[in-house]
Amino acid sequence: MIMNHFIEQEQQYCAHNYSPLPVVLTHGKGVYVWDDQDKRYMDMMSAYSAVSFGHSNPRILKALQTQAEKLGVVSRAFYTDQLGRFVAHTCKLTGMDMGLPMNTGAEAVETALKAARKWAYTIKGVEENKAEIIVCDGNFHGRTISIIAFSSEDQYRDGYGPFPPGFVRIPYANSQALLQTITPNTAAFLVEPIQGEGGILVPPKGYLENCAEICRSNNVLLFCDEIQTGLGRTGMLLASQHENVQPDGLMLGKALGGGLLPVSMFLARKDVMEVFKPGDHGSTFGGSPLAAAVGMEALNVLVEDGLIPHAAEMGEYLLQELQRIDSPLIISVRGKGLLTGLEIDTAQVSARDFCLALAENGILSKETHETVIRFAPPLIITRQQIDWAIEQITKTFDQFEYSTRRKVVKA
Ligand code: IF1
Repeated sequence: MIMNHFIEQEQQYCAHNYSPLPVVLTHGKGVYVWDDQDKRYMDMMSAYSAVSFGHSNPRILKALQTQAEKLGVVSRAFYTDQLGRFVAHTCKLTGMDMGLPMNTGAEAVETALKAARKWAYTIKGVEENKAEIIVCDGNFHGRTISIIAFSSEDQYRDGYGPFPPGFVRIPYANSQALLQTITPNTAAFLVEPIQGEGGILVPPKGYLENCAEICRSNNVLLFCDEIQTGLGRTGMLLASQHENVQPDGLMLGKALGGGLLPVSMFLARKDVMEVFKPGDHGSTFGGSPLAAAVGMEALNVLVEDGLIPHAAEMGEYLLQELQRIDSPLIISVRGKGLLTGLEIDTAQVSARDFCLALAENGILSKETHETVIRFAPPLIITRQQIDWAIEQITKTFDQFEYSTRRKVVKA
């Protein structure tokens, strides 16, 4: 592994809660990033879908700079000229009544959990402290103690107990399991329309629609976590729109910050959001004029640059080209829009070694769930750039297959 000052310093002083690829990035533009040796890579990760508009998007940079020179952070103790229009615009785009601005995805999810419980006690009439929230196996909604309390991933939970109660887990992509698990104490069902960390799992058509019907007929809130799947990533504004589902609440994050700031939001029906009274919930930075101006421009770029239909078209092309790669190392190719994953046979090659080899060939990606290589480039990617990426990915498979074959021959 190449060692250099940047890596050594980060290893010495920064907690080892990640094991980064040995690449030291210094700057980015569009779908590309460069390392400290000035080597160019195509970013097929987009910072876990936060950089949907490309690195250093000029319009979003301008919005950041203009607002930063005017007014950055004032807390929500005062109104500003930026927040109302940002939340109104986000509500109109998503068909929701109201929004509560936060910073990270996990904070938007925690806000949703609070809203579900408070709605259960004050509106649905569930007995105090008895509210249940149903979630799915393989979920990923963030890293706070309450959220990992309902994670099915041992590593995300190990050593962090005790956990708050009130969460019930069911198998993903099984609406009957939801029906059988609902009780009079159920406040909400929290679900990702497509599971990201779970391995880019696209549920069967009709799953979300069935869940929405089951929630509606049992007076249970349907909350969709669109932090990764939202804002055009799957070829629609929201992944829930592939099933014409209008949830009772949804969370946005990642790309809402334009690849520059942490900006997230919990959006919901009016009767749900109105459970929050002044002082019930808050955040120092949530809804700052700086975040609002950047978020507003991110949404403008998304719509005005036609990135949603573009993501649908490029996603279809990327999936088609990935499926054309002929390699015994590939178990499956899946995804929706520009949220795609390629499952490799880790008995033959480790996902990390594959990602290291991809980086050698100028493609940056990361495995999710040990076996799935994620290809989720910025939505601005062009057909020609996808062709170049496919060439490098194919070359990487050939290198491994050859090396695998050579090993077999030697034995
Ligand atoms: C890590 C991936 C994981 C998310 C969904 C909420 C959050 C996330 C659907 C929380 C965050 C990030 C976190 C990062 C790895 C990455 C990720 F799927 F995007 F790859 F883990 F699943 N809901 N996802 O995906 O948002 O608080 O991070 O802003 O924690 O390692 P956050």
